[in-house]
Amino acid sequence: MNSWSKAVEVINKARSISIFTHYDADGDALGSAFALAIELKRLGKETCVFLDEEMQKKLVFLSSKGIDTVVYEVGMETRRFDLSIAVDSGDMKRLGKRAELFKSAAVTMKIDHHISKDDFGDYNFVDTKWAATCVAIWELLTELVGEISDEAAIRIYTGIYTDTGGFKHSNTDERVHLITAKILSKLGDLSYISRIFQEKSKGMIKLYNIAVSKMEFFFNERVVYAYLAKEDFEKAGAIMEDSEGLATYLREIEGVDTSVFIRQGDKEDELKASLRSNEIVDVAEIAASFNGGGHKRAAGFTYYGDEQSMKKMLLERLGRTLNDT
Ligand SMILES: [Mn+2]
Repeated sequence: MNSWSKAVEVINKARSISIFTHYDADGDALGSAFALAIELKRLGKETCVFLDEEMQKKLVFLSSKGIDTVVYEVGMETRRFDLSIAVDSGDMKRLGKRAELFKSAAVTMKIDHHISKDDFGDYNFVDTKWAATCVAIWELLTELVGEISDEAAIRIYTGIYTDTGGFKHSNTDERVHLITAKILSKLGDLSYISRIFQEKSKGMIKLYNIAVSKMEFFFNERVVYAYLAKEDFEKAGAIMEDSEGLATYLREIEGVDTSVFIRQGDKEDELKASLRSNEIVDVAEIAASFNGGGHKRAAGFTYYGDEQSMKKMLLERLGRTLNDT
């Protein structure tokens, strides 16, 4: 029995299927969810994608007119689904306000590639070696439907593109190239996808500029740290999503192993941390010590408190990892 036969069996039995991504849904989350929804609908399943918030503007193209999509609010009336599938969500808490809705289905399934001990589905398909959840979705759908439709393929390509940083991160492996080669041979030039993700608003460039002016270096310049307060966003005329990619950008500095980008959250005392590393620090481990999570080379956490005390703790942990305290 190959690894997807159980998932295929469970999906085949269900007539109605709800699909969940993590909140703050990114390209891989939405790509996985809609690729799955499109193919399940083609199989005649009743499907609905449930989101925690409106999609980011640049990701809206991953949704599909033919797929029911609901931005869920607690208390909203919904039908009871035969099966719920959570994609790209390491922990139950990543489902945000939709956790109860997810659990309310007769059977639950998780498909993911984050480091996590929370196997919250009745069925769990998890492998941290998958560069993107879309890699798993490609393999599952190949088993489930055979020939994957162009609409689903483009979404899978996008999820792989974004989670590998445009085929640049260390997770870009043979499987990534084999799958995307198949998609390119079907669909031809997909450079418009990279244009979507490379394009930066003026606010974003101004925000990057402020972050660069505020960056600090630690541990023989192997760690770079930058913090942006709400005022910085206002000054730059930037919105929250404009800070995306900033941690990855700072990691590109020569000699740097680990980049830390912190921004003030929406709630009082809330700080959102993004960590990236090149080869030494396991940032998933660091993030986990702050109740966050992610991957070895890209992780994050949310902290409640003041920036200075968080920074002190974080730097201590980074220092210990770098053996440089
Ligand atoms: Mn992912």
